[in-house]
Amino acid sequence: PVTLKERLAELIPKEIENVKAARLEHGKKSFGPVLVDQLYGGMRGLPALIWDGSVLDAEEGIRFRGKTIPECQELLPKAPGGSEPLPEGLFWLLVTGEIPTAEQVAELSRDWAARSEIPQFVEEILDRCPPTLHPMSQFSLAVTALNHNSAFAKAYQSGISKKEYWGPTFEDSMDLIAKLPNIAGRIYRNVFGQGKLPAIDANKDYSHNLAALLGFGDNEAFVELLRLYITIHSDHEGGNVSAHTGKLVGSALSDPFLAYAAALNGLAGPLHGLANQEVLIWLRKMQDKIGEDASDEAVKEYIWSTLKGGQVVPGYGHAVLRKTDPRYTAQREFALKHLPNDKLFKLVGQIYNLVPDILLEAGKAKNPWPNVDAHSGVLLTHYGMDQMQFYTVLFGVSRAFGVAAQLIWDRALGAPLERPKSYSTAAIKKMFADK
Ligand code: FAM
Repeated sequence: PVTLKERLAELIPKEIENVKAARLEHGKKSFGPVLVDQLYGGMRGLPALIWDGSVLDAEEGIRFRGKTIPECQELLPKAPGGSEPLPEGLFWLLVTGEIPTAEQVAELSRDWAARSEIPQFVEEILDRCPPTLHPMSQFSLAVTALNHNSAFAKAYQSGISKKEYWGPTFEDSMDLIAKLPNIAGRIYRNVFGQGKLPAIDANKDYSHNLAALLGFGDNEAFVELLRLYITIHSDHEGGNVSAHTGKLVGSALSDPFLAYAAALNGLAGPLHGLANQEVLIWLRKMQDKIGEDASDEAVKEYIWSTLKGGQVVPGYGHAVLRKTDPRYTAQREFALKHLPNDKLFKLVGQIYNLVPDILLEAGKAKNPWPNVDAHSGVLLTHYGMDQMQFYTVLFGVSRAFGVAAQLIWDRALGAPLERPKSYSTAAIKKMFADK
């Protein structure tokens, strides 16, 4: 089939059987002990969720349906003349586990362009936001308001059967992804005074249209950057704050707009998606303090002063990864190809040579290596997008791909309401009193 929905309809019954068989055979087996420390420690490493779309290896980083980032760059369809994967293809891969054809990807581009308009009242909500309201708060407001036209909410009210949940969830998820460029573009132009939004071009791919709405449609290198950016930021297993929030809220049968708005509020935290903004602010402050071509010694001193001030080095460390993030490496390679002499890029490289040793010496961080956020802002700044408060919105456009794919499969497989058990410290003490 050319359309994703038709292909999904073929895959769902097989996957329902597959899950049934896995549960029948392994359902009563144990993963081993749960440590009390895991209850207090942010559930780090606790096996708790199922998501087939992407899996993270602590050493190697993310794989999307078993494919590494370089493999996705090689295998997924590209735009004519382009060399980065089209995020449309990544979405197809996340949803089906299959590499799509150029025709299937083109159909997704067309479909998203056709669904891209946002209701006038959502435009008005955005236009009324004070420019001092953080772009992520505006983003989350607008996505929440899209629930006004949710196919799932409507179908639920008219008594849809459980077996049919995935259909309207799919429609909402496609609408959600399709409408994000118009929301992001409007926020960007409102907050940073960039004039009126152009119309979506039904013959162009998603990233091209997003770039055009942001005012960068004529810059082919920026469009290529967005294709890579959306692809690598789309998904990072099921347990990170944004992906898990989307899944959790979706499990209450809140529609995909409500679930994704909740995910965005998590992405807006500085330990998660806001870190890309924090990295740029930190780099700029560093340049202000020690100059643009500072020596290693001066940079080291600045890094230590951050740590001694009780702050984190943004863009470094990770809850699960233990090596350099392959999403960092992919962006570094993009920079080597397109902007090798950029001063800020050189600073990012210099920091890479210094921070890990310092974090190791400081002795706290379990992972001293850079994550995705250490590099993205530098690339955007190079092309003239230097409004760092906007960076997490681009992360938010991208992460919708992973969360949407997850919501569709959760409803197709009948995932139940999430409800883990919480304990009091008194209960823990009593439970282990004589042990
Ligand atoms: N700079 C300074 N200290 C750090 C650090 C960093 N980059 N990374 C970890 N630590 C500290 C951490 O604060 C903790 O200190 P306390 O014991 O005093 O609380 C200690 O090292 C152990 O932490 P961990 O077990 O290594 O990390 P966690 O799993 O608790 O937290 C992160 C993971 C990502 C929140 C943490 O590494 C961090 O704060 N990094 C900087 C912010 C950042 O870049 N976040 C973006 C992560 C990203 F990939 C994303 O979600 N987009």
